[in-house]
Amino acid sequence: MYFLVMKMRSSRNILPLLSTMIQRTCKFSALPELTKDRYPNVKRGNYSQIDTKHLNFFKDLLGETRVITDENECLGYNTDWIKANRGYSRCVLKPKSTDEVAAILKFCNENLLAVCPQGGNTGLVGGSVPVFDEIVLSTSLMNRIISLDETSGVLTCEAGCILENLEKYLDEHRLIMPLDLGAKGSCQIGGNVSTNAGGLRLLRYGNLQGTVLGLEAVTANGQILDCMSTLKKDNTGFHLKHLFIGSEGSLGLVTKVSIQCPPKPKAVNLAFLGLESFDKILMVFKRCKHELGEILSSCEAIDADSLAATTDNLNLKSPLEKFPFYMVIETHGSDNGHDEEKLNRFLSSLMEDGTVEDGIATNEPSKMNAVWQLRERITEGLIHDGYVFKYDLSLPLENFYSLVGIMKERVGKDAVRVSGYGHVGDGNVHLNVAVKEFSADVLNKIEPFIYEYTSKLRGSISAEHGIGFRKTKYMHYSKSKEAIDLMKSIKKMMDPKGILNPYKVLPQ
Ligand code: FAD
Ligand code: 2HG
Ligand code: ZN
Repeated sequence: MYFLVMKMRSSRNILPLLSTMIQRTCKFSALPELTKDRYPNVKRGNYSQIDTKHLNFFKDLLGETRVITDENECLGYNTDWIKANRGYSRCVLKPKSTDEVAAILKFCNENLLAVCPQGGNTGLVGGSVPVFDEIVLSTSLMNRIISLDETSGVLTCEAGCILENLEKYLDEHRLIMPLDLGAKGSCQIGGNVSTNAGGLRLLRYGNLQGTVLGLEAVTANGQILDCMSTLKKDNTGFHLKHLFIGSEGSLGLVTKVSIQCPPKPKAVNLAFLGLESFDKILMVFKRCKHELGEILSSCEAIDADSLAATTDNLNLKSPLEKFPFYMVIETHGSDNGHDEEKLNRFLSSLMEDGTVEDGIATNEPSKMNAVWQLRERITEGLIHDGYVFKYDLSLPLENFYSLVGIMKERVGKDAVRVSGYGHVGDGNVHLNVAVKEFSADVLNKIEPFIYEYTSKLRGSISAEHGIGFRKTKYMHYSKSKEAIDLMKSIKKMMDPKGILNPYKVLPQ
């Protein structure tokens, strides 16, 4: 047992570029089955097939190099990062400006061509890749930072800016992005906004519905909608930005974003704790809200099976012995002496009364980074088991972990691993069932049971990853018929021909 607090030197490293992994994966390991074959009940809509006339239009608009048609080159854009979904598009478009996006969508709308918007392609619900042959509209070349107001902390940038690049830019100005996630090396701010991504510090900095002050989007008919407010307060009618935050590319393509960025904390401290039971995790969470108060920036839970996915599959080293559960608790503050003392006092009392069995506390960047890697790379570690059925649920805290045990019983030996971890501070559990390879039998053991269970507890079937392709038919477990009908009407009004991300978000 030891608590050790050292001096902080610089900011921590992050995960390697996730997109590199996608390319590698597609090249060297087995490709996932085509989505159309795995889910034969989903039928291709009555969209046009892309032909030479269409391609010539795109090449005239963008030039040859920004219209990708080569099958191998298209593969990375057709396959999602978790290797669970694969389309067969033979056209990837890479616009560099809002005007180009507008021209593309106008043409697609007139010619009934379906479009799949794509950012960093790190989405976990099959929303970012085509289901059939939809044109992929990639924002990766729309990556300019437009302005930063250092006084208000408002950053304005294009949708294709990679989250990590924005963080690096802001670091020079003593600011941070209000969100942080393991996919930061690849995911783009436009993708983050379109999924309303949560991440590791939502409990401190809030969600994107609050921090995104404005955005620009292009609707299905190619109209550019300027909602680029940089104001914190603006009650002039409907808040149209909310139509695009979290609608996963089904209502428009987000092209620019303005976002409120918090000051970079002068002091960062981290604790990694070993605990005997999930009840003790809840006790620690309750106490840390009171005892760490305003400096608490993250509160994450990890079970033994999740941690093992990184230690066994990725050879990462844990600084603690084996425990049934672990917690990562982080503080962001402005006075290191104060924060260190507060954290140490809190941790000592947890050890004294036996709530926590063992732990480390540190503010040394390399040590904090090593702990964050154990947490952030669980998704990657799990993929090494084979195929992963992923669930991302909001549940009342007393039920946060119970589903993991129930699921272990249901799938039994069919699973390589059933694990639960996540943002306990936000009531968001990530339940993952890893199997050697995709199996419809295992899927039927999990779904719809897992959604019925969640619904009975009035939880959410998607806390942060979205509905994408994978969960459309289960939306009713979290939304009333009236709410779904209204969403369908909004979709019909904004995209009457249904060209934007078909087969996603809304039930067919
Ligand atoms: P993509 O995956 O490319 O797209 C996601 C969806 O948004 C798709 O439906 C796509 O069509 C649409 N879209 C993308 N860009 C645009 C645009 N400009 N306009 C309109 N629609 C668009 N998610 C979390 O919420 N919290 C986490 O902590 C988290 N951690 C992750 C860790 C790892 C290792 C991985 C692989 C994923 C993680 N995710 C997490 C999921 C994912 O990273 C997020 O959903 C992220 O916000 C997706 O961004 P992206 O740029 O990769 O979007
Ligand atoms: C995280 O919190 C992400 O690490 C991914 O949301 C969760 O892979 C998952 O299940
Ligand atoms: Zn998460």
